[in-house]
Amino acid sequence: MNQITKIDTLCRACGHGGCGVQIVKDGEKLIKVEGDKNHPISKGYTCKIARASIELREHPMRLRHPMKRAGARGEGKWEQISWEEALTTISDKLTLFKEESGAESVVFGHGTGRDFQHYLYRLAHLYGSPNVMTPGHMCYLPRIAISKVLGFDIPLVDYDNNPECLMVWGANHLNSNADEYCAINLANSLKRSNKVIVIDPRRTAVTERADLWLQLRPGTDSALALGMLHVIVKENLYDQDFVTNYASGFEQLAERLEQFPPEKVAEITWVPAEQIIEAARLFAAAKSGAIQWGVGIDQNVNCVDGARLLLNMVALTGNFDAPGGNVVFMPSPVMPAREFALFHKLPPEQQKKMLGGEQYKLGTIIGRLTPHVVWDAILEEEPYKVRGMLTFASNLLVIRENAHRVYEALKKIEFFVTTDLYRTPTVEMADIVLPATTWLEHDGVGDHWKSHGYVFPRNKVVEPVGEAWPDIKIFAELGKRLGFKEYFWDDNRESFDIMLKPAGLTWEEFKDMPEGLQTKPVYHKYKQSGFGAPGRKYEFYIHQLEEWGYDPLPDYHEPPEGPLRETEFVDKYPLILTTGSRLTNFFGSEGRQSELLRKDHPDPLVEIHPQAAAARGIVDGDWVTISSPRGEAKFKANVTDGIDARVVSADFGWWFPEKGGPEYGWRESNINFLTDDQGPNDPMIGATPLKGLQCEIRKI
Ligand SMILES: Nc1nc2c(c(=O)[nH]1)N[C@H]1C(S)=C(S)[C@@H](COP(=O)(O)OP(=O)(O)OC[C@H]3O[C@@H](n4cnc5c(=O)[nH]c(N)nc54)[C@H](O)[C@@H]3O)O[C@H]1N2
Ligand SMILES: Nc1nc2c(c(=O)[nH]1)N[C@H]1C(S)=C(S)[C@@H](COP(=O)(O)OP(=O)(O)OC[C@H]3O[C@@H](n4cnc5c(=O)[nH]c(N)nc54)[C@H](O)[C@@H]3O)O[C@H]1N2
Ligand SMILES: [Mo]
Repeated sequence: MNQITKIDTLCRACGHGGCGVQIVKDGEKLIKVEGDKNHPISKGYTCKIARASIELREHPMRLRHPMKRAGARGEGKWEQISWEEALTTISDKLTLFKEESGAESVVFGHGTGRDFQHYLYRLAHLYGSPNVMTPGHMCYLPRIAISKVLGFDIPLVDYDNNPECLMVWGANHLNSNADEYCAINLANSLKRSNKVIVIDPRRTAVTERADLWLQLRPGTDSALALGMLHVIVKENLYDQDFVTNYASGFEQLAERLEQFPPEKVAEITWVPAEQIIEAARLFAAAKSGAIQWGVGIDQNVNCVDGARLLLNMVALTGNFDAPGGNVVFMPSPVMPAREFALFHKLPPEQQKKMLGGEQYKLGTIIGRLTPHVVWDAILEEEPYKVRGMLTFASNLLVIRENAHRVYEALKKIEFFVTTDLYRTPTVEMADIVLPATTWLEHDGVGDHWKSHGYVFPRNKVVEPVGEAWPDIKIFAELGKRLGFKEYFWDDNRESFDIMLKPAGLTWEEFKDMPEGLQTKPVYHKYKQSGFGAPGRKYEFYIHQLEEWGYDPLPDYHEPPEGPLRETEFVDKYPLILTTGSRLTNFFGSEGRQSELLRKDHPDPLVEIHPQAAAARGIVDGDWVTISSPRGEAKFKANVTDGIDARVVSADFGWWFPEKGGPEYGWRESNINFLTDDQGPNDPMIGATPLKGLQCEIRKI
């Protein structure tokens, strides 16, 4: 029997991560992941995904060595190579592409927010490419980008001060612990808040607690928000002091709102007019009110308007930067990620070449690309040809909208490198594959809570499997080989020291501080210093958007496939499809390899109402095909009255590791064969609709 030890660290079993945990070890063997009761954010709670980490770390599908392709692309033939060969091959290619076609011909990419992304940007900017592709355009960034245009950082729910009325809008954080949030804080608030309003087309544990559940038609969120604001303004329920002293453009907004009386909005959204009025009154009347939003808002073609409408609602009701409202927390005491990412090192002439930059200004200001512009540049070579792509932590074939085009682009691109933990269908498409370490196998400055003003140490608890490297070491070693020695380091800990320096700490000191560093919130900052936008006012009419050629006022646009369009298409595909509602067992496309996680969710599920099922001869548990003109996917029917009879909701992220490579069944139940990237997309950021498409379902 070895000695049992416990190591404090920060979980990142799910990408957004950030829960305080202790890892129990027996000698070098990992025994279990336990919640840290003293952690200020997660308060002792952990989830199933965290508990599966140990099984997954040792999984036979882990990548253990760098590999290069030995057959045709996607054929599944590989040769193990050394790190030296892998890195030299990559840096030689990148140097050649830069010489022949400019640094913009290489795209860097990552999946959802992970704690290495500022290192990726650092490398991309030094190399000179403005092109970093992420899923952000329809996940979280619409909210961040429009906040930035308005001159502040994203305002977050002030759970510690107990919102009296909590409005949960297109979010289910009990399942998702999404960016900057943690299920336990929402769960506590659901118990303590006086009133809870939920806007969601599906029944969830959150809607079950709601005082008012608005079961809207997917994709119509902006119309609903316009309708609620109409009521707030018409009935004079807004904060006069805020409007008079701290805001501009109220009259123009009020005029726009005239077009959205509750009766009209009810027709668009299917939410009865009385409920729209009641929700508006409830929220406006509360002494403190906060809006917890999620990707229900982001994943449609109206997402930037959706985000600014919710901000407007917070602002008009006096809840902006107020205790128990939505608060702009103070920055964490370490180096800002943007500074570490060396945005200023990207030459302006390179910045101008950013793909889609002219079209999607809100993507430009935060430095991220929506994928379709990359596929255009690979497949159509417009506006120029992309020759190389390096992606980190992204199972592109399964997770990106319009999987047909993703596949064609990966087949065509000249040089594709990917870094992952496991073999995946996307890994099989690469020319070179690099093995990364899991969160248990590396140190780091965990910055998931940075927008709340917190950072925590992540401590390595076990040696990596095989020759796997931390992603951040890969960036550093590539950077050095590309000629940027003075910006990188031989030991990752030097980079932590750089980040911690403004806080007056070194990694050696910080690593033993599981309580992390915290900055206390300051409320109502705008009363002292105004807002960051010109004129220092909160702009209901946004001049910067007007300058860029967009609508300065928020509006509603029917989804491209909305039933109000009355096309032949809608008759043939009468069901409205929403996709990707988060599952407790899986993070994105991850976890399908785990016995623990697959046990109680073995198959891809689609929720369908009993009437819609009966009309199609479908019973619970039947295999069905979901189809649209773009493609098909095979799912198991989950018949439930928690969804409207006109709507269905399908899982995302499905592939089948057990079916073996190189395909791993990625074509069978991939809902992204039905999602589209060909537009119309959100005009300002390029978000593609994932919630609010049309489809038909038939029994197999
Ligand atoms: N366990 C787990 N956790 C995760 C993830 C995961 O895959 N698994 N993914 C992570 C990622 S990348 C993200 S972005 C976050 C997302 O976290 P959330 O924002 O909580 O995401 P979802 O569950 O997709 O959507 C929230 C709710 O929106 C509802 N919804 C669907 N369509 C619409 C619509 O048109 N309008 C409105 N108002 N609501 C709609 C769904 O029914 C769902 O209950 O979670 C992160 N955390
Ligand atoms: N239809 C539909 N599609 C969606 C969504 C939806 O709701 N509906 N949601 C969208 C959203 S919000 C997002 S954010 C994206 C998510 O998109 P991605 O983040 O690209 O998601 P995954 O495909 O799960 O890719 C994660 C990959 O990273 C690997 N990985 C995990 N940790 C690490 C690490 O530390 N290092 C490295 N190198 N690899 C690692 C995993 O093994 C996995 O293969 O999906 C989007 N796609
Ligand atoms: Mo996301």
